[in-house]
Amino acid sequence: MGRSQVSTGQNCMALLIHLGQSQTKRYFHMTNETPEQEQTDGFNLVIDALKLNDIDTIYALPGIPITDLTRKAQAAGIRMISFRHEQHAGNAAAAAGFLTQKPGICLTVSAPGFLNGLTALTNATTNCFPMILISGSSEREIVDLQQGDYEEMDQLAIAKPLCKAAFRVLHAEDIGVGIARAIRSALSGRPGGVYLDLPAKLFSQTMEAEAGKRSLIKVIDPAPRQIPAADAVKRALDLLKGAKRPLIVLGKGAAYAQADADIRALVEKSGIPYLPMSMAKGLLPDTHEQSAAATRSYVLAEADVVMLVGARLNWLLSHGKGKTWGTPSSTKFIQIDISPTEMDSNVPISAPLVGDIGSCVSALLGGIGSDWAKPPAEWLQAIGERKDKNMAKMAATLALNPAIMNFHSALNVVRNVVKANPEAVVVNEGANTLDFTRSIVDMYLPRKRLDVGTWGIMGIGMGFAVAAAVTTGKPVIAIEGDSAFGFSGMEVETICRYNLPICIVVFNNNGIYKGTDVNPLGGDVAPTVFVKNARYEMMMQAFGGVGVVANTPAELAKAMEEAVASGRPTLINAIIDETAGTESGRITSLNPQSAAKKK
Ligand code: OXK
Ligand code: ADP
Ligand code: MG
Repeated sequence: MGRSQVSTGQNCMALLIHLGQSQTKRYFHMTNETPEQEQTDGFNLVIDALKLNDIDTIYALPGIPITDLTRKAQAAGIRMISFRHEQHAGNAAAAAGFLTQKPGICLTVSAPGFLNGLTALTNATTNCFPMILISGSSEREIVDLQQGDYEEMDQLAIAKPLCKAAFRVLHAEDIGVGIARAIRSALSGRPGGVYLDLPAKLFSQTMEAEAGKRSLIKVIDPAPRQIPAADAVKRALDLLKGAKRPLIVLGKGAAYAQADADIRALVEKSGIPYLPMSMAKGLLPDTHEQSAAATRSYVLAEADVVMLVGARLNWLLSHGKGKTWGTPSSTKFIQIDISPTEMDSNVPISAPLVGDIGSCVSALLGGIGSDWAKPPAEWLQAIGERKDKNMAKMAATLALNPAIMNFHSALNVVRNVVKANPEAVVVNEGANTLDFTRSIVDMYLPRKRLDVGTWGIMGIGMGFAVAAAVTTGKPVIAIEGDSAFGFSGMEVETICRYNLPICIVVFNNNGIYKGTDVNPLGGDVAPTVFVKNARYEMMMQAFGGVGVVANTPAELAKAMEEAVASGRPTLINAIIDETAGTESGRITSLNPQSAAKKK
């Protein structure tokens, strides 16, 4: 069917007869009773294209022009999770993408809704999570002439530099192609965020149902394997073999890849100590004897050959240089990554291994036979000693029970609850709350930790928690700084509305970093402090969930255990010593005032 034959809904001289459950509608001319070809429209084509590609959930916020799309998608069997703010719907879509290897879909209204979703889309792209932001948009003709349409904005142009790819569909017959291109762009190569612009007019365009059906595309093999070259594999193995102090760093790309068994086999067969980046925790259980997490600074400074598996040498790894890596750094790097341009981004990569992690790891495994020599005993022993010492120190701190709960005594409880419920997904954001949780709470299974990611962004909490609950069906434990929680706190209503098994623990120390700052001039309170003794638990009670105050580790343990066992939406207001905490937690050095002091 040609473009000229596509008619808009309002022009169609037709009487609509709904045919049972069918997504398609049949139109008859009023003047003659001869049935015409079955018709479909933009709404149905979008829904059918998503369903054809196994999209079963949409994270959305209804409004003009997509309200009916949310209703129709729900009626067609797509789970519609409707949020209170688009940024959280977007974050949910991003986390769903990371957890499932299917692009998470976020659906928003035009201009402001689109912009609210855009932060999440850009964050997803930064983190290499596949998601698609679909936004309705205003009349193209009016937008392009800047004549002041309702929510006028050139969304496509704005999205383009902020995500991996961006597309607009103007004709119903192109919906299939648009969605196929969006899916392929989000999933293939380095995963990322894609923007899909759907102008309001598109939804009511009609076309023949048969032609519509034929126009849809089922995307075959959206993330094709990328097999590494044999010489690149050999180069990496040779470097690894010659190493005296080798180290493997696992990043969230390794967690995303779902090559769990092979990654574990590579670590165990090679005998090389490994360090998990925060979202790679649990890829092997944190209690694994080869984990060097408890002596991170030592291994980074001392390793002579480091193999990065789905981890970038960005700020989180001090760009591969400087005093973190020993001065002068003589570390040699092997880097496994799907993106060839990631190589040499910060320091020279001696052995680039470009391909998908599953294929690269399996190729390396092929080269590790029975003659493989494990790393020198001195290296393993040096790590073991330091690790034991640090872990003993940590155990002693965790055993303390100060009169007012602090990060350690509260997290000791969380640590035990997660140990007893390894299937639970931990969502974590804040500054001190983030840093302490990362090192204290062990993870036991892959992809069970979702956090602030590459940008160290606040506000992911409730969106990630909702997606984790929806996609896994397992309990979710969100460990939230009181400041961090504030960014997405209104979504407790969403959590209650869908009755999701989410237990939020707000680490309430009355402020950002701590609650003791004062304004030297009097008057307004200091910029970093909040209302003292705020009753966060009442926010959950307001919507029918369980709200509890925990002043002691025993109260916290009881509340968390009940929440996980019952699966009821729960918010625990954990009262933490307001003097506990340091500015920016473990990244104080990034504060300009610290940098100035160092000079
Ligand atoms: C770790 N450690 C342990 C254990 N695990 N000791 C004993 N037992 C166990 N199980 C030790 C580890 O060896 C380190 O000590 C220390 O604890 C901390 O570990 P870790 O892994 O957390 O390491 P570190 O140095 O904090 O990691 C650097 C980092 C990390 C940059 C990767 O800090 C990070 O991911 N930061 C993200 C920060 C962020 O995004 N913040 C949100 C924004 S805050 P040593 O002695 O070996 O070093 C914000 O917005 O503004 O402030 C703002
Ligand atoms: P972390 O923050 O945990 O160190 P990063 O987000 O920095 O992790 O790095 C993840 C890396 O993983 C990115 O460079 C990305 O290109 C890569 N990656 C993601 N998925 C795959 C995959 N399936 N195969 C190979 N590399 C991947
Ligand atoms: Mg706080």
